[in-house]
Amino acid sequence: MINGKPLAYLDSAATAQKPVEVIDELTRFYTEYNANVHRGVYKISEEATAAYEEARAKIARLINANSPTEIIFVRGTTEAINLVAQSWGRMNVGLGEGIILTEMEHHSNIVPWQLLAKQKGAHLKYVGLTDDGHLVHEDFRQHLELGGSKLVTMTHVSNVLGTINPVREYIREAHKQGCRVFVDAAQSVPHMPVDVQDMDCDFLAFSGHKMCGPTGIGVLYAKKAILEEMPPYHGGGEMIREVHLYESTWRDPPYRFEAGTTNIAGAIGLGKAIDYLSELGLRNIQLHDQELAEYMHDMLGKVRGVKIYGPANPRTKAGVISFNLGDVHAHDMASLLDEDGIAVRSGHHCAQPLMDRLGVSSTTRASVYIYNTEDEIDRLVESVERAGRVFKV
Ligand code: 7TS
Repeated sequence: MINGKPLAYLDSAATAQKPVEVIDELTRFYTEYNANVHRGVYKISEEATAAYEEARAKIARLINANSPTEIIFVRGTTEAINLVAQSWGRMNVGLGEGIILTEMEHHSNIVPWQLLAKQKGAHLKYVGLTDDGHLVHEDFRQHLELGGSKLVTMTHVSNVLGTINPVREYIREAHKQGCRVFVDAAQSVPHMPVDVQDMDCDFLAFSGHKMCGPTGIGVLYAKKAILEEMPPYHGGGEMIREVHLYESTWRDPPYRFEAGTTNIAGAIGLGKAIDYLSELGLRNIQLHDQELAEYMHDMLGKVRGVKIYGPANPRTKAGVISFNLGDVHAHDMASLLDEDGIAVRSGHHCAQPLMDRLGVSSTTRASVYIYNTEDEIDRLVESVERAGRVFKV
C-alpha cells in the first residue's frame, strides 16, 4: 500500500518487481549452497558452479546464442557497454574513425563511446529522429556510405518512447560496410523474444533487474570469434591462464572477462527469472505488454492537454509511454500520481539528447510489465485527469 492506496507499479522500464520464485532461489543459494565458483572441489562449491553455469546456458538458450561461451556475466547493460568500448573499442577504433549512434540512446550507450572517442581521436555520428520518434534511415545510410565507421551502436527499444527499432535491417546494412553492431537490448530482452543469430548482431547487452532478476547482474553477448580476439577488460583472479611477475596470459572467453568473484547469487537468480519468464512465454509477455500499452495510449490520448511522445501508432511500440500534461512539470505530475499510489518515472530518463530533440526538459513515463492490469491503467488515467483539474490545464 502507498498513501493508503494499493500500489500500481508503472515503472518497470526502470526496474522490474521480483517473483517469489527468484527471491526463494536467492535464499536457497545463501542458506544451502553458498560457495565460490570454479574453485572448490567440495560438494557445495560444485553445486554453486553447476547452478552458475546452468544460468549461463539458460541465457544462451533464451537469446539463441550459438554457445554459452558467448555469454559473459557483467553488472548490467552499462558495464557491458563499457567493457566493449574499452576492450574491443580500444583495439579496433582508431584516429579519425567513426562510431554511429542514435539520438534516442540511454546515457549508458553514449558516454562510454564519448570516453573511447576522446582516447582514440574517433568521431561520434548520430542518426536523427523523426517527429514521431522513429530513426531517420537516410541519416544512417549517409553515415555508413561516407565510410570510416567501425561500429554502429543502437538501442533495440527506446526506454523513453517505446520505439522498436528495425535492428535486423540496420545490422544487415552495417555489415555490408564492414561495421560491427552493438545492440542495447535492456528494454527488449525482458519483453519480447530476441534471437541473436537471426538478428546477426555482433554484441548485445541487457540487465537482469529489468527482467525480474536481481540487481547487479547483467549479460554481454558477443560472437565467439570476436570475443576470442578481445583483450581483457578487468584484470584479477580467475581470468588468467598463467601469471608471472611481469606478464600474464588469459583464459578463453567467457572467463577472460569475469575477473574476481562474480555476482554468483545474481547469476543464479537471473537463471530463475528466465525460467519464470519462459514459462509465461516471451511472445505472450510481448502481447500482454502491447495490449496494455495500446489501451494506455488510447485512454491517455483522450485526456485534455496530454501530449504523448513517440510513435503515434501504439502497435509499433513497446510498453513504454512518455507524456506531458499542458505545462505541468513531470515531477509535479509524478508526485501527484504518487498520492494516488501510482509509481511512474519523471525526468529525462537518462536520455538528455533525446529530451533536447523533443524540445522538453522532462517527461512523465509509465511503463508496463507482466503484473500490470487494465484496472491500473484506468487509475493512472483518472489520476492524470485529477492533475488536469488541480493544475487547471
Ligand atoms: N540502456 C537502456 C535502453 C536502458 O533503458 C537502461 C536503463 C540502460 C541501458 C542501463 O541499464 P543498467 O541496468 O545498466 O542501469 N534504463 C533505465 C530507465 O529507463 N530508468 O531507469 C533505468
